[in-house]
Amino acid sequence: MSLFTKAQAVIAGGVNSPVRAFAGVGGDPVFFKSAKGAYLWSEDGRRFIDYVGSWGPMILGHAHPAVIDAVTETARQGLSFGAPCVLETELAEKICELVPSIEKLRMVSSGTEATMSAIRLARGHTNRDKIVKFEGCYHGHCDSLLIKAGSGALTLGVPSSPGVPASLAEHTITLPFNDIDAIQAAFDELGEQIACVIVEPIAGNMNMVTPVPGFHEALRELCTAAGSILIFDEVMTGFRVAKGGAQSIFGITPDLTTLGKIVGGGMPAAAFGGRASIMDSIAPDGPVYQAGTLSGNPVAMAAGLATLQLIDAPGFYESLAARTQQLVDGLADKAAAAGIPLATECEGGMFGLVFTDAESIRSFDQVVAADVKRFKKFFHGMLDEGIYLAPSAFEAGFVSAAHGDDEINATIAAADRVFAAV
Ligand code: KE4
Repeated sequence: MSLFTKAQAVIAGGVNSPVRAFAGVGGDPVFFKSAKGAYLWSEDGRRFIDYVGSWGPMILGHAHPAVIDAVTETARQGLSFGAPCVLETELAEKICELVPSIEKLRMVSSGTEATMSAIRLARGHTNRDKIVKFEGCYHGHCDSLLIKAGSGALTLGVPSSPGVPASLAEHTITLPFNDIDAIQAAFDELGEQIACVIVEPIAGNMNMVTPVPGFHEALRELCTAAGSILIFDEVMTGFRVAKGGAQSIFGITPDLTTLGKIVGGGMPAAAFGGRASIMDSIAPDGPVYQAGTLSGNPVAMAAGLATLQLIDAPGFYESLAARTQQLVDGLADKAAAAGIPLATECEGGMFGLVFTDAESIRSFDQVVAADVKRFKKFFHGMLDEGIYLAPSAFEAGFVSAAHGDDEINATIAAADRVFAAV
């Protein structure tokens, strides 16, 4: 009996998160046993160069010695107290230092908790119900946000999930990403009812889609004018595309930011934060309730703090961005040589690959119209070559500081062989 069949007997879908089930690419998922640096090892002993990085957290590479040491030393002092500990303050201070728009924050245990809490805070602080999100963006699986979600939901072909009451869904306005006219019209019609706009500042859950000039400026201006809260969901882009996140690239100051993935260094930790005047509405100081048994637990804090200390090193992002650019340029060259239309995007340690002859990818519709069938062949061809990409045409890829010339060149050489066959 296969590992997957055994898992399916006791775990819903055989996985603890849908996108892992390979539904978007076909075949059974690979079960991994260990990881180090840029590499994963499967239960059956194969080695893979990893471009998923646990969906973003592993920016230093897997099992970085400093992170492992921090986790093991902290764990020996106890796993969780359910009471304040200094590590929570130290990680919060580091986050506020790296992301100046965050004056105060609250730690939680997942990106979903972060966005769910930020939405509730925005609604409670403004006393408004309507929220705005964008088609193809994914912000976790809380009810108000699982409307035409990207990521897993898109991969499964279910753009909005059953189980979300219509009475709740009606408060979520979903607009086309990058469509400035649409956001203007929404505010013209409903501005004073809109509690917040939540956006992935660089979308990474419909593959990688970058904002058009003026998009974020329009969101900022319209939210300010209407008294709505602008939430940058940087769960993926935070510390991934730049040390200060996407907001530091675009020079936009959101009112709230959500973080996850890298902020926990591979352990379950996430955060939401922003203007102190808004965060002061969160219990116990304010009336908006939010809580969590393992929020801020010392082991996760230690992993996150060790990670953020290491990404704060001089030249870290310059080197990471150069490595990622080297990868996508190499893949684009090999695709062109094979006559395969491939659009690439990259920013910092994040990249996107879309099989389309479009010059650049700026919309959800462009991604959905791309050649998913060819992506599936490419995915499996690369998997057979020992290269582990995200098992979905609607996900971004991630390079770590542990990916060196050898790994990048081996990946490009593998793609050269695979492009000849897709
Ligand atoms: P989590 O609840 O999965 O920690 O975070 C939800 C979330 C929120 N916001 C953004 C921008 C995100 O990308 C995510 C989660 N990302 C997906 C991958 N694209 C997680 C992978 C999975 O669902 O298994």
